[in-house]
Amino acid sequence: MTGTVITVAPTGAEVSKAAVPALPVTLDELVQTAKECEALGASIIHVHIRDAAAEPTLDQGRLRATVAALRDATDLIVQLSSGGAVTDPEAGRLAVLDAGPEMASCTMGTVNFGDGVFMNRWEFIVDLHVRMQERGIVPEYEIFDLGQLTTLQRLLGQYDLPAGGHVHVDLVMGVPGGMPGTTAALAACEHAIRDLPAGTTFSATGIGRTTIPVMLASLSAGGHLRVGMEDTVTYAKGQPVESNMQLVARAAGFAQLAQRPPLTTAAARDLLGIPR
Ligand code: KMH
Ligand code: ZN
Repeated sequence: MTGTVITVAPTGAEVSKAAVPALPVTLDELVQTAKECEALGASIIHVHIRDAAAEPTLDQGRLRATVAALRDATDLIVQLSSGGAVTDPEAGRLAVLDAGPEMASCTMGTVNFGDGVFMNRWEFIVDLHVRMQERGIVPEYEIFDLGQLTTLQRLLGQYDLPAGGHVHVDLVMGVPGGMPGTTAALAACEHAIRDLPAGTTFSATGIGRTTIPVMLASLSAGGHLRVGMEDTVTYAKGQPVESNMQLVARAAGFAQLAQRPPLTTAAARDLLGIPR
C-alpha cells in the first residue's frame, strides 16, 4: 500500500479569528504555516483566504498573491477552494480558477451546512469541472454525503476524466447536514468509490470531534488524510488546537503507525497526476 497524502486545510471560511487567534489569516501567517506543515509531512494545502478584517474573501488580487507566495516558499500542491463561504456567489467561486492554482476543490452537490446551505447546482458543478479540464487544473472532488459519489460518477460519465486523468475525492464527514463522521459512513463511501474509475484515490476529514475516528478509519481503509483548523479547532476534549502544525504532526504520527508514512510533495504529485 502507498504512503499517505496529508492535506492541511489551515483556515477555512467559518472559524473566526476573534474566537481563535491562532487561525492563520494574513498572507505571512499562511506562508509560515505552509512551510512548517510541509516540513511535518503535508503535501497539499487547501486554501481559503481572508481580507484585511480577517473575513473570508475571494478577492482575485489576494488569491493570485497567495498562490504566488505559496509556490515561492514551498513545494506544496496549492489547492484553492472553489467552495468559499456559503454566502459566496457562483460567479466569484468560478473566478477562483483565474488565480491559476494547480489544484482546486469541486463539490459534488448541495448540502445543508450548519444553519446555512452550501449550494452546488448540477450546472455549476459541470461548469467548474469543464473549466478545470480546459485549464489543466486538477480537481479534488469534495463529498459531503454518499449520493454525491453517484453525482461524480454521472459527471465523469458525461464529461470525461479530469485534467491529469486521475480521480481524487475528499470525504468531508461530520458536517451538520452531511454524512456522519463514522467508520460505517466511511466504509460505505469506500465501497461506492469502487464504482469510480480504477485507481481513484480518496482522503477524508472529520469535522470537530469526528477528526480522530475519521482519520483512523481512512488510514485503515487505504485512504489519505486531511486535517487543519478549517475542520477542527479542538485537539482533545477541553484542549483547543494550538496550531495547524499540531494537527499535521498528529496525522503524520498516525500515518507512520499505520506504516503508510507521509508522501513527499513530489510523490503526491505523481499519485494525483499533477506535473512536478
Ligand atoms: N466553506 C464551505 C462552505 C471547499 O472548500 O471546497 C465549503 C468548503 C468546501 O469549504
Ligand atoms: Zn474548504
